[in-house]
Amino acid sequence: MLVRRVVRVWFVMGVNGSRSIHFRRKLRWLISEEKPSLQSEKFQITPENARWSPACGVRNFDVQNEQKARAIIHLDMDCFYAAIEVRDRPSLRGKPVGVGGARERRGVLTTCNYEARKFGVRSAMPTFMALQRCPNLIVLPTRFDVYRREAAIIRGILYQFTSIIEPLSLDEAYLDVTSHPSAPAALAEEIRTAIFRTTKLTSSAGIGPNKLIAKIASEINKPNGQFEVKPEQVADFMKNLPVRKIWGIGEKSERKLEELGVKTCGELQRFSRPELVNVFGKFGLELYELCRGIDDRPVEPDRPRKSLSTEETFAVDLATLEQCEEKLEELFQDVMADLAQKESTREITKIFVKLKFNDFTRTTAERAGLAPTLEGFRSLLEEAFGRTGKPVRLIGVGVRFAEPMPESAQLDLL
Ligand code: DCP
Ligand code: MG
Repeated sequence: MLVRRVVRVWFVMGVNGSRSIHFRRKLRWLISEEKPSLQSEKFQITPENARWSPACGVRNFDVQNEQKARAIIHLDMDCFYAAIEVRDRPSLRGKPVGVGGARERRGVLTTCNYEARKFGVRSAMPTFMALQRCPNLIVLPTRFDVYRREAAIIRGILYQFTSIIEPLSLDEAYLDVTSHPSAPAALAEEIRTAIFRTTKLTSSAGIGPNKLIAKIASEINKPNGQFEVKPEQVADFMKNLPVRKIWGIGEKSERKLEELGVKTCGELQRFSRPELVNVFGKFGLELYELCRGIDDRPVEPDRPRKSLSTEETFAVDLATLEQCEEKLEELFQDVMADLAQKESTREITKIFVKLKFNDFTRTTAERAGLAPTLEGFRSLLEEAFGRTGKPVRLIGVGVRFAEPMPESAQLDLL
């Protein structure tokens, strides 16, 4: 029963998903399922009641199974700007180097190399302070055009390995290498070697079943190293991980948690969803998953989406078609709102309804040429439901788009 409750809010955002809609869905679920405890003003999260939380010790096997399907690499160049400067001025090798504004102009460092970091110098540190910590620090001005050019070369190398790349900044990107034939860690090694061969710059990588884990892992063997967390290692990896490593936990949240006696993700896992919502608002729902190493955000490449959909996993399986139809209507409203906001001009080629049953099998009914109306989705629901008649744990509804016309073809038409 406990495992089931964890699994309930599992959802797949997909390239086609909408974060806000999923938050709404999660909240809707939470409010309908756990309203009494949510509304209880007396129930406050404390280390004491956390120990007895019903969520204590729950492992989410379903989620981990689903995550097994993905292999994500987070690639991050080492002290990027500083490394470029040192590469271009070999006489600086081995010396502490920072890049940024001069002390005289109240400058701030954008970054510094690892030699400087030994002295406690950091990114975003005022240069005067960095020089107090490391009097021999060599401070160089930024050369953004060079950094951008280098970033473009690196991006080009990444594209030789996969096209599912989500750049986060000039020197950082997520790669979804799920369908690459090589093992992800070997692939990361290969990518880093290729980058070094071309640019003479080192990088670090994290390999994991999702973005959260990959990103945290990329810091572990930095610089010039990598670390892999296999799906079956996620639970152990999270157990002793400081909560601060989770994206969204800043200094303030960290302090809040420390007051509650929580330093690690393992400790945070003792809290139930309503308890986390009490403390963090809706972010608490996300936190519940993140501290277990669950993160279903897709790697979102900068390219037109092929489909747009939304889905919901239900707290209680839906046994009848009528119950499914009721939910379908809500999902339909959500997906249409999403469609209007994000892809109002794209040509829709197909609509689909996806069902996941209580035995975790799935089926998708889709049809070309059917307009995205409630009636259309209803007929697909009927078809999909009719295939098994089993209780339904998840419904997804969505549309698929026609390939956008290449720019050259558009020009031809002018
Ligand atoms: N940067 C910046 N201001 C900051 C942080 C970073 O301008 N506050 C720039 C300089 C970095 C680049 O972005 O070189 C990449 O940022 P990272 O956080 O990846 O830092 P580094 O690559 O410098 O170091 P690391 O080896 O920790 O990745
Ligand atoms: Mg970096």
